[in-house]
Amino acid sequence: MFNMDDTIAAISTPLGEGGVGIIRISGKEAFKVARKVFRPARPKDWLKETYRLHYGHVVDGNTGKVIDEVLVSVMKAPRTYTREDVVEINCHGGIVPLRETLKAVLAAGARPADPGEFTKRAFLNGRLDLTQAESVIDIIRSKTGESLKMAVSQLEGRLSRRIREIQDRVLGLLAGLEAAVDFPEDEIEEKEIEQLSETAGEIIRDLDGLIDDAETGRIYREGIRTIIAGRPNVGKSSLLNALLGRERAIVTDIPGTTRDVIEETLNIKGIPLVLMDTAGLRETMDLVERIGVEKARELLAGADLVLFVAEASEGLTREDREILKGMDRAKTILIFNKTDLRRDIRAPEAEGLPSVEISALTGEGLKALENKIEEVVAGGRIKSPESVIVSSARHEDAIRRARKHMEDFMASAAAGIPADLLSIDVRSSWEALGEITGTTLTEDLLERIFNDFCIGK
Ligand SMILES: Nc1nc2c(ncn2[C@@H]2O[C@H](COP(=O)(O)OP(=O)(O)OP(=O)(O)O)[C@@H](O)[C@H]2O)c(=O)[nH]1
Ligand SMILES: [Mg+2]
Repeated sequence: MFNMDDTIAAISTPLGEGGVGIIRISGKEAFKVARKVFRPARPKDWLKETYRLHYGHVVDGNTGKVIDEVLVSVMKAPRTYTREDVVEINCHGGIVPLRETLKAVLAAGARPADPGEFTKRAFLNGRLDLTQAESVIDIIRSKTGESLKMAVSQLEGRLSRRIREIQDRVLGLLAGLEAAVDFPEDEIEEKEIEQLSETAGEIIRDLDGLIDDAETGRIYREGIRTIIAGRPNVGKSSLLNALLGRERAIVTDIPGTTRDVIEETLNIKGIPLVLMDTAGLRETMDLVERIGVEKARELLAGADLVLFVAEASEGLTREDREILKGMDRAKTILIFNKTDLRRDIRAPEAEGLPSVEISALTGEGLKALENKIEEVVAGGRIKSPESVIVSSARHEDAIRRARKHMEDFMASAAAGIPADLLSIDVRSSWEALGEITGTTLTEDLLERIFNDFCIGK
């Protein structure tokens, strides 16, 4: 099913110019391949001296022509990344020496590695569990300090431990059901099922905790989708610029300046925001602007957070209230802009929504806005990245399915459905959790996970 007999090789560093570039070779024949292409300066027993760097030259195995001056490390199984024999050739970091060296390595008997194949072998050989293997790609891809912290802590395998513990309880439930099946005439059955339902309820509560956690995980991974919206000319683009601290969007006193969506990422108190400035909301005959307005409305519907801008001197207009009606109030912050222009000092009415008064021009109130954003997004509940245990969408999905099956079980049990049928839901729940730990992995799923990796990892 999985071909682990081949010896695989790939360039493991990014292509481009750099100090060093690394070719990684892993598999049964890794040492044999290395012997064919590497001429060590001190030839005696170099392959036996593992976990050391050997100086020498890479040569074309057929012609003997020198390709590059290199350092080679030899790592004997099983104490390696893949648990197989591994050789790493440190070439000069240019595209040509790396390609030529790889070519020589392939000619010497290795085959090109698939994306993520080294990590896949590490998983199949039991060095990493699945969640740990997946966190490797998250570490590579992390874009902020927070997402890196989250990925590294995932590498410790806390999620798998937690899921395995829940899986055990699901299994206990299954055993209980099977016992009930074995003695169908027994009068205790009903009571038994009731007890099992109770256990299922506890499991659901635990899964809910993990789903909450996944929410924070998604925030660190993808950022909060934050839309800056409001009528034309209220200062949306000015706000974007003020938050970023640079002139990113065009600002003019002509209503309808912004048409396209302008997207930037920004960290506010450790919370990554994907900030989007949009076209001012209004009816318009201008075709381009109208498309921009439609786009803004679309984005509003899928936003995690809306910064709704109005003018402090006007307060909320009838149109503002109209727009606000259709929006999710739990994720909206009202911003009254241009406080520097306001003559009356009465605070504008905010319809019970969280609100801040600012001046995008002078920067007044921006700190208060950042505090408000933190308050609304986190609700005081956002966790530190190290404590997040569900950090991937795939894991969240599996947990949600496991929860659904548990719920189905409880509903069926309450409806008096016989025990042997009830066990189907419980088993499905266990299997969904197994997709996380790897106990119920299909080849197809594994393929999908590792295909996301880069070549050479
Ligand atoms: N006095 C003052 N003027 C501001 C402030 N914020 C924005 N403006 C001015 O208001 C006008 C419109 O600003 P923009 O940021 O382009 O407004 P917008 O909401 O993006 O407008 P559209 O893209 O047309 O929807 C510009 O002339 C800005 O200089 C502020 O805090 N104080
Ligand atoms: Mg604008």
